[in-house]
Amino acid sequence: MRITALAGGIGGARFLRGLRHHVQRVTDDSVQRETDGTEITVIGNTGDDIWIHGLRVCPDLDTVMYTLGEGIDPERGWGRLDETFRAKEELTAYGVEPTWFGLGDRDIGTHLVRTTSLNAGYPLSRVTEALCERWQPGVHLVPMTDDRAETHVIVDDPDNPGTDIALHFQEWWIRYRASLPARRFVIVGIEEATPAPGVVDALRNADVIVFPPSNPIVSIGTILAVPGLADELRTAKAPVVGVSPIISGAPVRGMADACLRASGIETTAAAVAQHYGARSSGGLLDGWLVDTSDAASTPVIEEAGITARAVPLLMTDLDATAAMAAETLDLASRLRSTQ
Ligand code: FO1
Repeated sequence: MRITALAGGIGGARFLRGLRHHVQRVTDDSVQRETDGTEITVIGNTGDDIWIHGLRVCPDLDTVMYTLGEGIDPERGWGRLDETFRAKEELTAYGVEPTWFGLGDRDIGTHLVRTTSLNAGYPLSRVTEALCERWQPGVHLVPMTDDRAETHVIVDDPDNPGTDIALHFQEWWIRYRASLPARRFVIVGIEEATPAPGVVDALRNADVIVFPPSNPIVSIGTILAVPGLADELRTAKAPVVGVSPIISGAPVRGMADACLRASGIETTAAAVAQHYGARSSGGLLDGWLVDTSDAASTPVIEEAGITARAVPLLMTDLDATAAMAAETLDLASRLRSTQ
């Protein structure tokens, strides 16, 4: 079975770890022969990518790679385990900006390899493949595009109210904790971006397509903004099942509510499903998982043409996340049998 997931950062990576665990467990038990030889392809968001001190940093790709490669700092959810920040301290001592970006010493190793390879002319997809040789994430991690497509946030200039300025997403996210109201998001370069090798194939030939609980605007939304990819979702033969990143009206982590607000979308599980829309009416979803605390919203989601199911969605540990993945695949297989 071929599973293709569109993933952003921390929430998406945690879900994918549960998905891989579930698939491995079921295959070992050989309970469902259908998952034998299951492959997971992850299409990673690269809109968060940034040049920092001359290094190319790919936060969402690295979060997936480190999380699945067991190299992530589990508390932060980003960056490396047992990290130090001596190089960052030195840069700060020189008065070099930005000081707000947490550049870890071990993480710099990844950025040096990536930057050297990119400068040698290798595309990001090839570089990501090479980095994954070390980390063995157990999934095929592909950037959404090899082209530059960077999310910037238009905000009211804090130093000069009344004028708009564009902040790189990372500055808005890290330095300002998404506290400056975003007027809109602009993905610089997206119009010219083309899907990275393997991305279209992973959508066309998937048996299941999954939206993990990632940020619907700046992670999954950015992947879908790559020309052609939203249409690939709409026409894919596989059922598309998503997992709500919003539980009881709030994001579990991160600041997806700030992004939803900027896009005029209510911060509820149902509103996000309606934002993606039902494939039966030209949208992107066939199924949508909401947390048990949001079970009352399943009728309105069903009315939108999306099959809804209420299950526990708190990713408290690997077993909880694996159970979410099992529910996702189960809903997909029911949808496939009714297609
Ligand atoms: N997030 C923070 O809140 N503070 C940081 O200093 C920070 C540094 C950082 C460095 C490398 C990296 O791969 C991710 C980093 N993140 C940091 C997380 C990152 O901003 C977000 O995870 C994604 O961009 C949104 O999913």
